[in-house]
Amino acid sequence: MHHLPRREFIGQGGAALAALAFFQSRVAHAFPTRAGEKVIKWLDQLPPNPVPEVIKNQLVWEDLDSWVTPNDRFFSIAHFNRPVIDESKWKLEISGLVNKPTALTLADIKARPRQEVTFTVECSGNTGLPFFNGGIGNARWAGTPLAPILKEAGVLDSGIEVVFWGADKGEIKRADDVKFTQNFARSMSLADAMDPKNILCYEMNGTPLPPDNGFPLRLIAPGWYGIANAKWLQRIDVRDQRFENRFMGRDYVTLREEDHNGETVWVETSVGRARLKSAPARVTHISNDYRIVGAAWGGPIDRVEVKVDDGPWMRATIDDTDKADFAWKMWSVDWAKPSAGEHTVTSRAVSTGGQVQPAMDDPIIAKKHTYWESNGQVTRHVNIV
Ligand SMILES: Nc1nc2c(c(=O)[nH]1)N[C@H]1C(S)=C(S)[C@@H](COP(=O)(O)O)O[C@H]1N2
Ligand SMILES: [Mo]
Repeated sequence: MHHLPRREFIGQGGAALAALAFFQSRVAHAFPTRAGEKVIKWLDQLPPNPVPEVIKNQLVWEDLDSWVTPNDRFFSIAHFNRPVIDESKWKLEISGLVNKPTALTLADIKARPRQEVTFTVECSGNTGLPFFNGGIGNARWAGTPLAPILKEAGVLDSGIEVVFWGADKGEIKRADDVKFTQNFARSMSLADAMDPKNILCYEMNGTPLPPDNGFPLRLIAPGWYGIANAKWLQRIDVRDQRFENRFMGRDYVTLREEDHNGETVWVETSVGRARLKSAPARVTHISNDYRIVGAAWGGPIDRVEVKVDDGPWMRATIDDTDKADFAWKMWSVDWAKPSAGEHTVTSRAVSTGGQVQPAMDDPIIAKKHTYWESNGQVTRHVNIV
Protein backbone atom coordinates (compact mmCIF):
# COMPACT_ATOMS: atom_id res chain seq x y z
CA MET A 1 0.00 0.00 0.00
CA HIS A 2 3.03 2.28 0.05
CA HIS A 3 3.71 2.10 -3.70
CA LEU A 4 1.51 4.83 -5.06
CA PRO A 5 3.38 7.95 -3.92
CA ARG A 6 6.67 6.41 -5.06
CA ARG A 7 5.25 5.80 -8.54
CA GLU A 8 3.94 9.34 -8.64
CA PHE A 9 7.33 10.58 -7.63
CA ILE A 10 9.12 8.66 -10.39
CA GLY A 11 6.37 9.69 -12.81
CA GLN A 12 7.30 13.31 -12.35
CA GLY A 13 10.65 12.45 -13.88
CA GLY A 14 13.48 14.95 -14.21
CA ALA A 15 11.94 17.69 -12.12
CA ALA A 16 11.49 15.32 -9.19
CA LEU A 17 15.05 14.05 -9.51
CA ALA A 18 16.40 17.58 -9.67
CA ALA A 19 14.34 18.45 -6.59
CA LEU A 20 15.73 15.40 -4.82
CA ALA A 21 19.31 16.33 -5.73
CA PHE A 22 18.70 19.87 -4.46
CA PHE A 23 17.18 18.50 -1.29
CA GLN A 24 20.10 16.15 -0.68
CA SER A 25 22.71 18.81 -1.38
CA ARG A 26 20.98 21.12 1.07
CA VAL A 27 21.06 18.40 3.70
CA ALA A 28 24.73 17.83 3.04
CA HIS A 29 25.60 21.52 3.21
CA ALA A 30 23.54 22.46 6.18
CA PHE A 31 25.59 20.94 8.93
CA PRO A 32 28.82 22.20 10.47
CA THR A 33 31.02 19.13 10.06
CA ARG A 34 34.75 18.99 9.22
CA ALA A 35 36.41 16.23 7.27
CA GLY A 36 38.28 13.86 9.57
CA GLU A 37 36.83 15.16 12.81
CA LYS A 38 36.24 12.81 15.76
CA VAL A 39 33.16 12.99 17.98
CA ILE A 40 33.57 12.79 21.75
CA LYS A 41 30.77 10.97 23.61
CA TRP A 42 29.14 12.90 26.45
CA LEU A 43 29.85 11.54 29.91
CA ASP A 44 26.20 11.95 30.90
CA GLN A 45 24.62 9.16 28.87
CA LEU A 46 20.93 8.39 29.44
CA PRO A 47 19.95 5.61 31.84
CA PRO A 48 17.83 2.80 30.31
CA ASN A 49 14.44 3.96 29.02
CA PRO A 50 11.78 2.63 31.45
CA VAL A 51 8.98 3.07 28.86
CA PRO A 52 10.39 1.52 25.66
CA GLU A 53 6.93 1.08 24.10
CA VAL A 54 6.06 4.74 24.62
CA ILE A 55 9.35 6.38 23.62
CA LYS A 56 11.19 4.86 20.67
CA ASN A 57 14.27 5.77 18.72
CA GLN A 58 15.46 8.81 20.67
CA LEU A 59 17.82 11.12 18.83
CA VAL A 60 21.41 10.29 19.76
CA TRP A 61 22.83 13.79 19.94
CA GLU A 62 26.41 12.77 19.17
CA ASP A 63 25.18 11.18 15.92
CA LEU A 64 23.49 14.38 14.73
CA ASP A 65 25.10 15.08 11.36
CA SER A 66 22.29 16.45 9.20
CA TRP A 67 19.77 19.26 9.38
CA VAL A 68 16.95 16.94 8.33
CA THR A 69 16.56 13.88 10.56
CA PRO A 70 16.28 10.74 8.42
CA ASN A 71 13.02 8.83 9.03
CA ASP A 72 14.82 5.80 10.44
CA ARG A 73 16.47 8.03 13.06
CA PHE A 74 13.34 9.98 14.00
CA PHE A 75 11.95 9.48 17.51
CA SER A 76 8.35 8.42 18.05
CA ILE A 77 5.94 8.61 20.96
CA ALA A 78 2.88 6.40 21.41
CA HIS A 79 0.87 6.75 24.59
CA PHE A 80 -1.44 3.88 23.65
CA ASN A 81 -0.93 1.22 20.96
CA ARG A 82 0.81 1.78 17.62
CA PRO A 83 -1.96 1.11 15.10
CA VAL A 84 -1.10 -0.36 11.69
CA ILE A 85 -3.72 1.10 9.39
CA ASP A 86 -4.95 -0.40 6.12
CA GLU A 87 -5.12 2.57 3.80
CA SER A 88 -7.81 0.96 1.61
CA LYS A 89 -10.21 0.77 4.56
CA TRP A 90 -9.27 4.10 6.10
CA LYS A 91 -11.19 7.38 5.88
CA LEU A 92 -10.95 10.70 7.70
CA GLU A 93 -14.28 11.72 9.14
CA ILE A 94 -15.20 15.40 9.59
CA SER A 95 -18.00 15.51 12.14
CA GLY A 96 -19.67 17.48 14.89
CA LEU A 97 -20.80 21.07 14.49
CA VAL A 98 -20.45 21.31 10.72
CA ASN A 99 -23.03 21.83 7.96
CA LYS A 100 -21.71 19.02 5.81
CA PRO A 101 -20.23 16.10 7.72
CA THR A 102 -17.89 14.27 5.35
CA ALA A 103 -15.42 11.41 5.04
CA LEU A 104 -12.29 11.77 2.93
CA THR A 105 -10.15 8.99 1.51
CA LEU A 106 -6.39 9.32 1.33
CA ALA A 107 -6.76 9.81 -2.44
CA ASP A 108 -9.23 12.68 -1.81
CA ILE A 109 -6.72 14.30 0.54
CA LYS A 110 -3.76 13.83 -1.81
CA ALA A 111 -5.77 15.33 -4.69
CA ARG A 112 -6.04 18.60 -2.74
CA PRO A 113 -3.39 21.37 -2.90
CA ARG A 114 -0.03 20.25 -1.56
CA GLN A 115 1.78 22.22 1.15
CA GLU A 116 5.17 21.46 2.68
CA VAL A 117 6.89 22.64 5.82
CA THR A 118 10.21 21.83 7.45
CA PHE A 119 9.38 21.68 11.11
CA THR A 120 11.29 20.48 14.16
CA VAL A 121 9.01 18.42 16.39
CA GLU A 122 9.95 18.25 20.04
CA CYS A 123 8.09 16.36 22.76
CA SER A 124 7.28 18.81 25.54
CA GLY A 125 8.63 16.26 28.04
CA ASN A 126 12.03 16.25 26.34
CA THR A 127 14.92 16.97 28.78
CA GLY A 128 12.35 17.08 31.59
CA LEU A 129 12.94 13.43 32.57
CA PRO A 130 16.29 11.80 33.36
CA PHE A 131 15.92 9.11 30.65
CA PHE A 132 14.67 11.43 27.91
CA ASN A 133 16.69 13.93 25.91
CA GLY A 134 16.25 12.65 22.33
CA GLY A 135 12.56 13.45 21.82
CA ILE A 136 13.25 15.76 18.92
CA GLY A 137 13.70 15.60 15.15
CA ASN A 138 13.45 17.78 12.08
CA ALA A 139 11.58 16.64 8.97
CA ARG A 140 10.15 17.97 5.76
CA TRP A 141 6.42 17.30 6.12
CA ALA A 142 3.96 17.37 3.21
CA GLY A 143 0.19 17.35 3.16
CA THR A 144 -2.76 19.61 2.47
CA PRO A 145 -3.90 22.67 4.45
CA LEU A 146 -6.48 21.92 7.13
CA ALA A 147 -8.33 25.27 7.09
CA PRO A 148 -10.04 24.90 3.66
CA ILE A 149 -11.30 21.44 4.66
CA LEU A 150 -12.94 22.88 7.77
CA LYS A 151 -14.29 25.78 5.73
CA GLU A 152 -15.81 23.48 3.14
CA ALA A 153 -17.40 21.38 5.89
CA GLY A 154 -19.06 24.61 7.09
CA VAL A 155 -18.25 25.09 10.77
CA LEU A 156 -21.41 26.28 12.57
CA ASP A 157 -21.30 29.57 14.51
CA SER A 158 -21.43 27.63 17.76
CA GLY A 159 -18.23 25.69 16.93
CA ILE A 160 -15.25 26.88 19.03
CA GLU A 161 -13.11 23.75 19.45
CA VAL A 162 -11.61 21.25 16.98
CA VAL A 163 -10.75 17.79 18.28
CA PHE A 164 -8.26 15.56 16.44
CA TRP A 165 -8.94 11.89 17.16
CA GLY A 166 -6.35 9.18 16.52
CA ALA A 167 -6.99 5.50 15.79
CA ASP A 168 -4.89 4.48 18.79
CA LYS A 169 -6.64 3.78 22.06
CA GLY A 170 -6.03 2.67 25.60
CA GLU A 171 -7.32 2.37 29.11
CA ILE A 172 -7.89 5.56 31.07
CA LYS A 173 -8.09 5.51 34.85
CA ARG A 174 -9.12 8.81 36.34
CA ALA A 175 -8.28 10.08 39.81
CA ASP A 176 -11.94 9.41 40.72
CA ASP A 177 -11.32 5.75 39.76
CA VAL A 178 -13.64 5.78 36.74
CA LYS A 179 -12.11 3.53 34.05
CA PHE A 180 -12.79 3.41 30.34
CA THR A 181 -11.17 2.88 26.95
CA GLN A 182 -10.56 5.99 24.90
CA ASN A 183 -8.89 6.95 21.64
CA PHE A 184 -6.02 9.42 21.66
CA ALA A 185 -7.26 12.97 21.09
CA ARG A 186 -5.93 16.49 21.25
CA SER A 187 -7.80 19.67 20.51
CA MET A 188 -7.24 23.27 19.47
CA SER A 189 -9.42 26.33 19.53
CA LEU A 190 -11.10 26.89 16.15
CA ALA A 191 -8.91 29.98 15.64
CA ASP A 192 -5.72 27.97 16.23
CA ALA A 193 -6.94 25.11 14.05
CA MET A 194 -7.65 27.53 11.17
CA ASP A 195 -4.01 28.68 11.06
CA PRO A 196 -3.00 28.38 7.39
CA LYS A 197 0.27 26.70 8.43
CA ASN A 198 -1.50 23.60 9.76
CA ILE A 199 -1.49 20.66 7.38
CA LEU A 200 -3.04 17.23 7.25
CA CYS A 201 0.22 15.46 6.58
CA TYR A 202 0.76 12.22 4.65
CA GLU A 203 4.45 12.50 3.77
CA MET A 204 7.66 12.72 5.80
CA ASN A 205 10.94 13.48 4.03
CA GLY A 206 9.52 12.43 0.67
CA THR A 207 8.03 9.07 1.69
CA PRO A 208 4.59 8.12 3.04
CA LEU A 209 4.41 8.69 6.80
CA PRO A 210 6.13 5.76 8.54
CA PRO A 211 3.69 3.74 10.72
CA ASP A 212 5.28 5.00 13.95
CA ASN A 213 4.91 8.62 12.84
CA GLY A 214 1.20 8.41 12.07
CA PHE A 215 0.50 6.61 8.78
CA PRO A 216 -1.66 7.35 6.89
CA LEU A 217 -2.37 10.87 8.18
CA ARG A 218 -1.37 13.19 11.00
CA LEU A 219 -1.77 16.80 11.93
CA ILE A 220 1.35 18.90 11.53
CA ALA A 221 0.98 22.14 13.48
CA PRO A 222 4.20 24.12 12.92
CA GLY A 223 5.29 25.94 16.07
CA TRP A 224 3.50 23.62 18.49
CA TYR A 225 4.95 21.04 20.83
CA GLY A 226 4.84 17.41 19.64
CA ILE A 227 1.65 16.49 21.50
CA ALA A 228 -0.47 18.80 19.30
CA ASN A 229 0.61 16.91 16.18
CA ALA A 230 -1.97 14.11 16.45
CA LYS A 231 -1.02 10.95 14.55
CA TRP A 232 -3.08 8.14 12.98
CA LEU A 233 -5.94 10.63 12.47
CA GLN A 234 -9.39 9.17 11.93
CA ARG A 235 -11.79 11.94 12.90
CA ILE A 236 -11.89 15.71 13.19
CA ASP A 237 -14.71 16.77 15.44
CA VAL A 238 -15.99 20.35 15.90
CA ARG A 239 -17.53 21.13 19.30
CA ASP A 240 -19.05 24.03 21.25
CA GLN A 241 -17.08 23.47 24.48
CA ARG A 242 -13.43 23.34 25.48
CA PHE A 243 -12.21 19.73 25.32
CA GLU A 244 -10.48 18.43 28.49
CA ASN A 245 -9.43 14.81 28.05
CA ARG A 246 -6.24 13.21 29.39
CA PHE A 247 -3.91 14.88 26.88
CA MET A 248 -5.46 18.34 27.23
CA GLY A 249 -6.42 18.58 30.89
CA ARG A 250 -4.53 15.99 32.95
CA ASP A 251 -1.31 14.84 31.24
CA TYR A 252 0.57 17.51 29.31
CA VAL A 253 -0.49 20.05 31.91
CA THR A 254 2.23 22.35 33.24
CA LEU A 255 2.06 23.44 36.87
CA ARG A 256 3.93 26.59 37.83
CA GLU A 257 4.18 28.91 40.77
CA GLU A 258 3.80 32.42 39.42
CA ASP A 259 4.27 35.68 41.22
CA HIS A 260 1.36 38.11 41.20
CA ASN A 261 1.96 41.34 43.12
CA GLY A 262 4.21 39.54 45.58
CA GLU A 263 1.85 36.63 46.07
CA THR A 264 2.37 33.11 44.79
CA VAL A 265 -0.29 31.89 42.40
CA TRP A 266 -0.23 28.24 41.33
CA VAL A 267 -1.21 27.97 37.66
CA GLU A 268 -1.96 24.92 35.52
CA THR A 269 -1.88 25.29 31.74
CA SER A 270 -2.31 22.85 28.88
CA VAL A 271 0.91 22.39 26.85
CA GLY A 272 0.70 24.46 23.68
CA ARG A 273 3.21 26.23 21.51
CA ALA A 274 6.89 25.34 21.51
CA ARG A 275 9.27 27.35 23.65
CA LEU A 276 12.66 28.85 22.90
CA LYS A 277 15.36 26.22 23.40
CA SER A 278 18.80 25.01 22.38
CA ALA A 279 21.10 22.15 23.26
CA PRO A 280 24.72 21.21 22.70
CA ALA A 281 24.73 18.24 20.31
CA ARG A 282 28.34 17.17 20.34
CA VAL A 283 31.96 18.07 20.83
CA THR A 284 34.24 17.23 17.93
CA HIS A 285 37.96 17.60 17.41
CA ILE A 286 40.67 17.29 14.82
CA SER A 287 43.71 16.67 17.02
CA ASN A 288 43.80 19.81 19.23
CA ASP A 289 41.12 21.74 17.34
CA TYR A 290 37.95 21.40 19.40
CA ARG A 291 34.49 22.50 18.41
CA ILE A 292 31.06 22.46 20.06
CA VAL A 293 28.10 21.93 17.74
CA GLY A 294 24.42 22.19 18.63
CA ALA A 295 20.90 23.11 17.64
CA ALA A 296 18.41 25.87 18.53
CA TRP A 297 14.66 25.94 17.94
CA GLY A 298 11.27 26.89 19.36
CA GLY A 299 11.17 30.49 18.15
CA PRO A 300 12.85 32.88 15.75
CA ILE A 301 16.52 32.50 16.70
CA ASP A 302 18.68 35.63 16.78
CA ARG A 303 21.77 34.10 18.37
CA VAL A 304 23.08 31.25 20.46
CA GLU A 305 25.63 31.55 23.25
CA VAL A 306 27.72 28.78 24.75
CA LYS A 307 29.40 28.53 28.12
CA VAL A 308 32.14 26.11 29.20
CA ASP A 309 32.23 25.45 32.95
CA ASP A 310 31.63 28.83 34.64
CA GLY A 311 33.34 30.79 31.86
CA PRO A 312 31.92 33.67 29.83
CA TRP A 313 29.15 33.21 27.27
CA MET A 314 30.67 32.80 23.81
CA ARG A 315 28.76 33.67 20.68
CA ALA A 316 28.16 30.68 18.38
CA THR A 317 28.11 30.84 14.60
CA ILE A 318 24.67 29.97 13.26
CA ASP A 319 24.38 27.92 10.10
CA ASP A 320 21.88 29.90 8.07
CA THR A 321 21.97 27.83 4.89
CA ASP A 322 18.44 26.59 5.41
CA LYS A 323 15.82 29.24 5.86
CA ALA A 324 12.85 27.61 7.52
CA ASP A 325 10.89 29.42 10.24
CA PHE A 326 9.88 26.30 12.16
CA ALA A 327 13.05 24.25 11.85
CA TRP A 328 16.00 24.13 14.20
CA LYS A 329 19.16 26.01 13.36
CA MET A 330 22.53 24.39 13.73
CA TRP A 331 25.29 26.35 15.45
CA SER A 332 28.93 25.83 16.29
CA VAL A 333 31.63 27.45 18.34
CA ASP A 334 35.36 26.80 18.41
CA TRP A 335 36.66 25.73 21.77
CA ALA A 336 40.21 26.95 22.06
CA LYS A 337 42.62 24.75 23.99
CA PRO A 338 40.37 22.97 26.49
CA SER A 339 42.34 21.68 29.47
CA ALA A 340 42.41 17.94 30.09
CA GLY A 341 39.68 16.69 32.41
CA GLU A 342 35.96 17.08 32.88
CA HIS A 343 34.05 20.11 31.64
CA THR A 344 30.44 21.22 31.38
CA VAL A 345 28.99 22.69 28.20
CA THR A 346 25.81 24.82 28.35
CA SER A 347 24.01 26.67 25.57
CA ARG A 348 21.29 29.31 25.49
CA ALA A 349 19.23 30.60 22.59
CA VAL A 350 18.21 34.25 22.26
CA SER A 351 15.17 35.08 20.11
CA THR A 352 14.89 37.96 17.64
CA GLY A 353 12.58 39.56 20.21
CA GLY A 354 15.34 39.48 22.84
CA GLN A 355 13.90 36.61 24.85
CA VAL A 356 16.61 34.44 26.46
CA GLN A 357 16.28 30.69 26.99
CA PRO A 358 15.98 30.45 30.80
CA ALA A 359 18.67 29.03 33.08
CA MET A 360 17.66 26.06 35.21
CA ASP A 361 17.48 28.33 38.29
CA ASP A 362 15.32 30.95 36.56
CA PRO A 363 11.95 31.01 38.41
CA ILE A 364 10.08 30.07 35.23
CA ILE A 365 11.91 26.72 35.34
CA ALA A 366 12.75 26.42 39.04
CA LYS A 367 9.12 27.06 40.02
CA LYS A 368 7.73 24.64 37.45
CA HIS A 369 6.54 21.48 39.18
CA THR A 370 5.90 19.20 36.19
CA TYR A 371 8.35 18.00 33.55
CA TRP A 372 6.47 19.43 30.56
CA GLU A 373 7.78 22.44 28.62
CA SER A 374 11.31 21.94 29.93
CA ASN A 375 13.04 24.59 27.90
CA GLY A 376 15.66 25.38 30.53
CA GLN A 377 19.29 25.53 29.43
CA VAL A 378 20.80 22.13 28.75
CA THR A 379 24.19 21.33 30.31
CA ARG A 380 26.25 18.38 29.05
CA HIS A 381 29.39 16.85 30.55
CA VAL A 382 32.48 15.96 28.58
CA ASN A 383 35.91 14.59 29.39
CA ILE A 384 38.88 15.95 27.43
CA VAL A 385 41.89 13.61 27.42
N1 LIG B 1 -2.49 9.53 17.92
C1 LIG B 1 -1.40 9.93 18.61
N2 LIG B 1 -0.77 11.06 18.23
C2 LIG B 1 0.33 11.47 18.88
C3 LIG B 1 0.80 10.78 20.01
C4 LIG B 1 0.12 9.59 20.41
O1 LIG B 1 0.48 8.91 21.38
N3 LIG B 1 -0.98 9.20 19.67
N4 LIG B 1 1.89 11.25 20.70
C5 LIG B 1 2.14 12.69 20.59
C6 LIG B 1 3.39 13.10 21.17
S1 LIG B 1 3.43 13.09 22.86
C7 LIG B 1 4.45 13.56 20.43
S2 LIG B 1 5.81 14.20 21.19
C8 LIG B 1 4.42 13.50 18.96
C9 LIG B 1 5.66 12.81 18.45
O2 LIG B 1 5.62 12.63 17.06
P1 LIG B 1 6.44 11.44 16.42
O3 LIG B 1 6.03 10.18 17.13
O4 LIG B 1 6.17 11.42 14.96
O5 LIG B 1 7.90 11.74 16.68
O6 LIG B 1 3.28 12.81 18.48
C10 LIG B 1 2.08 13.18 19.13
N5 LIG B 1 0.95 12.60 18.46
MO1 LIG C 1 5.20 14.31 23.55
